[in-house]
This record gives sequence, structure tokens and C-alpha cells, in this order.
Amino acid sequence: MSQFEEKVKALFADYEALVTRKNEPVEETNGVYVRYKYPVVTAAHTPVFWRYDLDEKTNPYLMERIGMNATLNSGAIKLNGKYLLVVRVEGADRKSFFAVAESPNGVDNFRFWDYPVTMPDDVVPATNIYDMRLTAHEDGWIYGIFCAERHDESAPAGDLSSATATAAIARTKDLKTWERLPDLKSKSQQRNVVLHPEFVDGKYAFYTRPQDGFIDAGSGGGIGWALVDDITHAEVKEEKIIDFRYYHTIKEVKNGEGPHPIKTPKGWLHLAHGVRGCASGLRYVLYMYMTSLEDPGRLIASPGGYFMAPEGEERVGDVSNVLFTNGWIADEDGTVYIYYASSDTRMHVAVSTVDRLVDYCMNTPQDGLTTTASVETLKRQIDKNLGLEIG
Ligand code: BGC
Ligand code: BMA
Repeated sequence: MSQFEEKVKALFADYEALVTRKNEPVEETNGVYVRYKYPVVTAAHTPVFWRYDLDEKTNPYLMERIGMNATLNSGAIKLNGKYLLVVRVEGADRKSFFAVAESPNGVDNFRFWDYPVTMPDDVVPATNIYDMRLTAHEDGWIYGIFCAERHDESAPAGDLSSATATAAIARTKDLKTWERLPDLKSKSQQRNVVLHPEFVDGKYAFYTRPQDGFIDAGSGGGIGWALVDDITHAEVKEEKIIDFRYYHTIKEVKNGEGPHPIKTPKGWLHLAHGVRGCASGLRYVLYMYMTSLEDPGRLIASPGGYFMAPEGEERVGDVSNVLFTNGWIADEDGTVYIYYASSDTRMHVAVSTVDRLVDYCMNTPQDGLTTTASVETLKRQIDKNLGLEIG
């Protein structure tokens, strides 16, 4: 074997060791979910044959030709018994694209399909696309709703940072061939738009996130809800806020729906992200809420505070202090696989159950919005516990 061949062999061997590494649950103390030890998908999980030209004639030094920077904010779905992530892969060139990674068990052995997704463009092509939410809708299609980002042409000359965010819509049956529909029409910019899996009053229902500008949610009061007549010409006509932002909470600056909610006998279970500002920038955490089965736009439970926040190595990455989620899978036996990205860099999984998550939502005290209210809530629990005969 030539030296080149040896090096190629070693590359593939290291890759196999990484991709087939068994994951293991980490002891948690809060009883709500269990994090897994290793990230499930990282940039190093992208296939060797994406990154390297493996031909000795054209790449004698066996150098990476196409660098991959990060694997983050992934949509998730279970299809034909496989756990699939539609990963936001970001190249070294800062362009994101979608690629499917498949696992037999939801917690390890995630392997990318050979080719990334070829997503057709809308009439006005986007510069970047990211953060897909997958919905197997009762109309029979699997929809992917994602953010399409374009340079803001109204920005002053020389401003090459201002951008616009629009919700893009595509559908598929197999995650391989995608049909692109026109982007969602809306008065404001939109990121974090999610399609509800069922018709509501015979219409498609979207979770929205109205925002004043590209970054600023501004007067957009929180997570919105809008009914749409025709998915092939989707337009938000009326938008009602269902989960508001409040001063001095984990979602003071922005919030956004995660994946589409899970239907449970007690209501729709929602996972979302909340953002606050601090000296080190924006801090993104995950939180939950529930809405009613009769009216999925009506809030029925709002546990206070965050559900998950960055910990340990999760805290550091391209955009530090960020947890973000847009994918989870509720299995037939009630297990819930929560896929989340840390610091815009890598994907993780945490595991819980529908019952535990409902219990969490229904029995975690609501945020009373002031320190006085928080102390009263705490005292009630202390009173109750000290009145119990323990041991
Ligand atoms: C990035 C996103 C980010 C957004 C707002 C985009 O350019 O790709 O990851 O959420 O800006 O900061
Ligand atoms: C956003 C999201 C994500 C990202 C986060 C933190 O606004 O839509 O793409 O994870 O910022 O950078």
C-alpha cells in the first residue's frame, strides 16, 4: 500500500470510529430529561468524501478541499423505523445547506446520506437557508419550513450585513426529492416558522415569529399563530400571539417555536427557545409550554424559567451561550428524543418521555414575573415539604 493509500485508510478508520461510537446517558439530577454524553452529529461526522478529494493525482497532499464548519439546528422525523435529522450543515464558507443524517436508534450511529439536499430555489434565490422544521402533515406531505436569508437590497451602499429573513416552504415524501413552494407572505420578516401537523378549521396552521427587523423581534410580541388557506400560496393575513415575551424573563428579547408540538391527551406539548441579552451577547435557552387540544392556539400551561440551558462544553462554540432546537421525535412508546444544538456548533440529544414532559409543564410553577412572587412560590413548596413526614 502506498503512503497515500495508508493515509486514506487512516482517515476512513478514524471516521468509522467516530460515527459508530456508542453513546451513553449522563446522570442528571433534575429528573426531567437525560442528556447523552457525546454530541450526536458534529462537523467531523460529515463524510470524508465530502471534504477530501481522494484522488492522489489531484490531491497528492491529501488535504481537505471543502471545509465543514458546523452541524447545527436540525429538523427531526422518524421514517420507516429510522431516526432522521435534516441537519443544518455549515461550510467553512458560511453557507448553510441541508443534509440528512440517519440513525437506527436515535442516540448514536448517525450517518449522513451520500448527497446533501438539493433544495430548489424560490423565484428570488436565497443567499442562505437554515433551521428546518419538519412536519408530517395530515394532508400526506412532509413539509420543511426553513429560513431563507437574503441581502437587504434597501440597505445603504456598502452595508453588506443587513439581511431579510423569510419563511420558506418545501415538501417531500422521502426527504430526497423536494418541491419548493412560494415563500410565506407576511407583513413582517419571519424566522422560526413551524407548520402544525393537523388542519385547524380546515386550514393549515402556522406558528410564526413576527419581527421588526432581521435580528430585532421588536414589536413582534412573541410566538404567533396564523391560519392559512392555501399552502401553495401561503399568506399570513391575521396573526395572533399565543406565547408572549415578558420583561426580565428568559425570553425577554426573543422567542421562537422549536419543532412542531407533540399531541398528548392533556394538550399540545411545545418546545421553544427564549433569548435574553447580556454583556456577552444573546443567551439562548430552551423552554416549554402547552396549548389546548380544542384550540392549539390557546395557552394552558407555562412552566416558568428555562427547560434546558447550555452547560459545560455546550457553552462554547461559534456563537457561544446558545442552545437551539428545531427537532424532536416522540416514539410510539412515549420516549421523546430532543435534538438540540449547542453554540451553533454541534448537535446533541436529550431523552425524556411524553408523561414526564407533560408533568413538567403542568406542575412547574409559572413565572410570577417579580422576585417577590418567586420567593412566595418557593415558600409554598418549603411549607409543604416541611409539613410532610419525611423518612
Ligand atoms: C445566521 C443565523 C442567525 C441569524 C440571526 C443568520 O445570518 O445564519 O444562525 O440566527 O443570522 O442572528
Ligand atoms: C438565530 C437562530 C439560529 C441560531 C441562533 C443563534 O436567530 O435562528 O439560527 O442558532 O440565532 O445564533
